[in-house]
Amino acid sequence: MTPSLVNPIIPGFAPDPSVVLIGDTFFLVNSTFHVFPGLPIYASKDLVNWKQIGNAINRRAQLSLRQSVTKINPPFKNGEVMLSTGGLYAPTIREHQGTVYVVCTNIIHAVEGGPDISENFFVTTQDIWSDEWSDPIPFEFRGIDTSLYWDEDGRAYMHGSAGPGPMTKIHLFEIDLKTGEKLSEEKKIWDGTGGIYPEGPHIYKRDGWYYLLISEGGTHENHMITVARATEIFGPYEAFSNNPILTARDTDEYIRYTGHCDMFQDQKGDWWGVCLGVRKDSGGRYFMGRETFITPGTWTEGNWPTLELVKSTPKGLAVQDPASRITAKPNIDFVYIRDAELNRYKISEDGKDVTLKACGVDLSHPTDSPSFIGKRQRVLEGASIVTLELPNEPSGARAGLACYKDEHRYVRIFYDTKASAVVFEILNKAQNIHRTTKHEIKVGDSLGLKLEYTEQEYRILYRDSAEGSAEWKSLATVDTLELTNPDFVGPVIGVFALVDEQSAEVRFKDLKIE
Ligand code: 6LW
Repeated sequence: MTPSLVNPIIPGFAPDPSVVLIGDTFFLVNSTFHVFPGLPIYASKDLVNWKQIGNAINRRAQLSLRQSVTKINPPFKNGEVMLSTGGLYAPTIREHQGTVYVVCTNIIHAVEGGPDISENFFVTTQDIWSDEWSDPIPFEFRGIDTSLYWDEDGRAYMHGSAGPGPMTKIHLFEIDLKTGEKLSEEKKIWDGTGGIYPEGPHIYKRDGWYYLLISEGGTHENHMITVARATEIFGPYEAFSNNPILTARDTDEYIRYTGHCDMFQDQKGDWWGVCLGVRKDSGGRYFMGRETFITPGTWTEGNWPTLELVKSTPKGLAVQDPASRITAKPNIDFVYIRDAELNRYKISEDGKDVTLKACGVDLSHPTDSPSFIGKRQRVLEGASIVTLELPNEPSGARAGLACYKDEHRYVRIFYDTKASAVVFEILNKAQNIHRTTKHEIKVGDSLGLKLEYTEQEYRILYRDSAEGSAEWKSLATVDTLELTNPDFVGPVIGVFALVDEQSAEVRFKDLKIE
């Protein structure tokens, strides 16, 4: 029996999805911005059960995420402040004659003024299960959201969103995929229907028509999916009269901001779309950020696509079908921030014991990589927990558990060996929030640290072995609104270790992140 579809299919930090069907398996990739490894590959046989099987960017030598800096933008009219993070934007996954391609853009944010740079590239693999991806092959394109289409004659066409924002346009050119060289002029093919930021284009062919699916309106409140078609790949493209084909703007639905869609067919030829969206509660909280949703697709009589979002959403993880035949690779879902020094980390095979070399880079650093390892928060209601082992001699380190969104926004609980205190801290520079709470404690040889969450609230707790008590004590509570902003990224929960001068090794055990 096929389990029924629930959304989001990839919960947590999972924007800008793209899907390809290879044999009997669907593969999905998302944007990852500042985290390494980048561009996770999820596999599914049934569109319900998804397991991470790899990362298309998994070697430090492939590229640098150092300038995946997060910018705090001027407030919108409604007072909300958007944050935009550089790094790996909107990838597209495709397969052609046995080679799998992931096309992507690395946005190098200027740290002190100057223009941002968009480095477009693709990586390839002959065996997507192997996690062996090529070095990036760069190509010339000043824009984002690149995608690939092969015509019946075998020619490959790259398309993307280019030009000064917010009035970007959709551009197309023919490309040599051996060299990355442009084989034709780059031509503007569509302006969209008038929404800001026409972006996220994908071309499909059906019954002799080239369909150009894009998003407009910006990736938050006014996001929408629109479509145009042409008989020649370079156009002229004619817009569908019933655009947008999917949007949640001007609604008070729970699933909002739907857009950035990729359509694909299953083995039976039925059409589907994957798009991003947020789950926004009635108080305006959408702390998990942009997640991946699925929508069945149908074609109307006039031969235009329509999409309808599956609205059933659990607070926990969807029930996984054990017969789904794909096993997640252990520890493949651990991530670091930007250009991680991998020799700082030791992880046990079961992922529960983690040793970190503390360093002087804090979570608030815009470019350097702190000693931090974590996983994406996947559930709206749950808990992440770890035991921090404490050495006999104070090491000078501050180490603990953090929920990190970017260098301007995090919540954390840690033990400060110098102050003999357990400390809570929340930072959100985009909302001018910075609070700390400190409890001096007498510690034994370990300290339990816990983040407990619901959609509305984060509870920060600790448990001290010296007091021989199994009781968790509350240190602070945070409204998730305090970490909600229009942004590109999502929460990553993990352990960190910070030290001022001397070096220190910090051991954590029984780590569980959900
Ligand atoms: C992405 C753009 C967008 O490149 O947001 O949702 C940008 N759409 O298409 C960052 O994810």
